[in-house]
Amino acid sequence: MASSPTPGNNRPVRGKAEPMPRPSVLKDGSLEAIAEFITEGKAKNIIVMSGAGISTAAGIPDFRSPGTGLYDALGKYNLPYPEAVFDISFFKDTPSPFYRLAKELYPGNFRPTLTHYFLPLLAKKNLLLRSYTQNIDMLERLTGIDEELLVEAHGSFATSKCIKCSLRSESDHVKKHIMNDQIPYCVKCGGLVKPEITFFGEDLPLRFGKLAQVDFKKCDLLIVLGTSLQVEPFNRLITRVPAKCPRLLINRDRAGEEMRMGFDFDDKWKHSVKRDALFLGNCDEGVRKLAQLCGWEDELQALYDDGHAQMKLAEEMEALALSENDKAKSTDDNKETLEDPEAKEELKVKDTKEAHIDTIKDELEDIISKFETAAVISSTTATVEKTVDGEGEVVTETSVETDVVLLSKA
Ligand code: CNA
Repeated sequence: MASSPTPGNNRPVRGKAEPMPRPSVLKDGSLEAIAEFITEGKAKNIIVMSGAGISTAAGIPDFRSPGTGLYDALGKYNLPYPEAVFDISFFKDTPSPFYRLAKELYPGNFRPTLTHYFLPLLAKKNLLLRSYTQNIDMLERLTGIDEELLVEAHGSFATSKCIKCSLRSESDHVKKHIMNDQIPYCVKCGGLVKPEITFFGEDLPLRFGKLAQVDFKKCDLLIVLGTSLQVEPFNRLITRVPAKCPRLLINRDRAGEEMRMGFDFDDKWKHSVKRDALFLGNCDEGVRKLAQLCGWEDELQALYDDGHAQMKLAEEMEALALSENDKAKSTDDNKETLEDPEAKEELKVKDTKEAHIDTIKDELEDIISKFETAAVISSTTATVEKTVDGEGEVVTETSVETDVVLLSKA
């Protein structure tokens, strides 16, 4: 039963206190508020934290999205539980599921998304303190950003080492094995060689701890992109920015609200200051809108377009060079059988060099003309390697290297 005031007890009735207006560093929890904070010059040390959700638009599945995430697709690997594929104890006994998955995810087949290009854009504006990613796909690097600005918190495929003796292996060697469905073993001790991506049960790279300790204290705007914030210790980073530092989450679902000092989008008085903003939706959409609100949309689009044009050009050149080398090899082989190699060799070398340079130049100019980015061929050189095979026959192989200089759009 509720007590009522009685004679002799003249204390005021305890009513519900009027909620005090809480200080806020943002006008509200919207993208517009964050854009205002940036354009007013209040954010000079932005940290971006990201996860698999920034790469799904590139075609790389995330872990946890129902239906499309890797955890739902791992049935074919017969795992005891989905995370086992990235569990170091499980890997030591049963390495093949990881290598099969690595073949699917291996960098090289994917291009950065619009969201990835937001990083070099912030860097260009001198506003990016650091990008911390959980991703292992190396797509941030492909944007051409200064690698000093990146922390790959869960490692990457860039380097590999033996899990027993820690001997480093050439990444090309490891990639070749994985692509050929073979397990790479250490040449020194026979241990398993694993790309240096961090598995459950392994320590994060030293660079992560070292930089996080310094960076997060300085952060004046935290932007969190495409992550469920389920993986420790990475997820705890959102709690390490100063109390008045605004935090923005751009993600398909709400995340990071459960943890202590986590996000407080609904103003539940978790923090002394209102400072959290949320955009629910796709990263590319949210990032584009933020860039637009800051007046940077064209610059973001240009970075994306130029980056993709350069990658396409590089891929076409590589394919062309490969096919030209194949052609050169088969022409050389044919000539070898039809003519006396001793007598015709000098002439043949000269002919093949000139013919290949001409063909490559023509084809490259054709490719370049299709791009908006201007490019010039700065040099084309052909080399001819002569070797003697097991039967004493002279074998010549021609390879052509071409340097192309890309010019920015006027
Ligand atoms: P997760 O747990 O799978 O969460 C992904 C989050 O992103 C979910 O909340 C999704 O709703 C959201 N999401 C998915 N697509 C989009 C999109 N286009 N726009 C906005 N939101 C989107 O993945 P986390 O990154 O949170 O978990 C950390 C793991 C995942 C790290 O250890 C990574 O190494 C690992 N991982 C990395 C990659 C990669 O490198 N691309 C791929 C898969 C897993």
